Amino acid sequence: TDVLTIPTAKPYPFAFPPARTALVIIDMQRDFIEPGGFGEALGNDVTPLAALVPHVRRLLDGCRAAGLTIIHTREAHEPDLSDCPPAKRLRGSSDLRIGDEGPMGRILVKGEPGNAIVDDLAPLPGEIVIDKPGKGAFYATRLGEILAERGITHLLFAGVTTEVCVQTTMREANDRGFECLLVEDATESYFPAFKQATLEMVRAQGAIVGWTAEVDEVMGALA
Ligand code: TIU
Repeated sequence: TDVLTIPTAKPYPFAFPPARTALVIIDMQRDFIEPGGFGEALGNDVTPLAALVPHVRRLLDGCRAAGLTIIHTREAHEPDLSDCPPAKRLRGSSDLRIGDEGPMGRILVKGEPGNAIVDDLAPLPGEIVIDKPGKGAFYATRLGEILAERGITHLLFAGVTTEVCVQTTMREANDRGFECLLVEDATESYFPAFKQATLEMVRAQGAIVGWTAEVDEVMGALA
């Protein structure tokens, strides 16, 4: 199978076979990007994250056109919260906790308006959608089996937030043997310094967790 290369990826060129590569878009759901959801309930100003959407869309369009496997995740709990540990529900000082009724429906609960992926990034028929109860997308989901069934070996990561669900999932994937690249301008955090630190720490020590590159660099390889 043919292999593409991003020669300017950091810390050194990243090679990937498109037939065995998936784009994984983490948690681009209203809960984190619009006011009234979980992100704001945690005390964050969510407005900077809305600016990310067109960048992820550009990457998504390019990966769709190149025929890559597309995977979307949502941080989502069952309505009875049986998959939400009390330790997770009770963390923090907010009055609005997971499962409580908020302006976009019950916070971080499957099927609620706030749990939907933003319209501009809505999954197409045939794309994979993973609902995950944790920060990492491999924990308590079928993601590992789905990737194995499809022979996927390489993962491109985008989404929010960089140092929480994106980094956790990338580390889980790295330990499972996947070659991982984090797309720098297709991920965002409520904390700019945490985003920057994440980009630097994943590619340090000779790509200890993986590579990073910008959307344009990925698109250049796919073109
Ligand atoms: N709080 C925060 O930054 N993130 C999360 O809780 N979930 C995700 O990152 N998706």
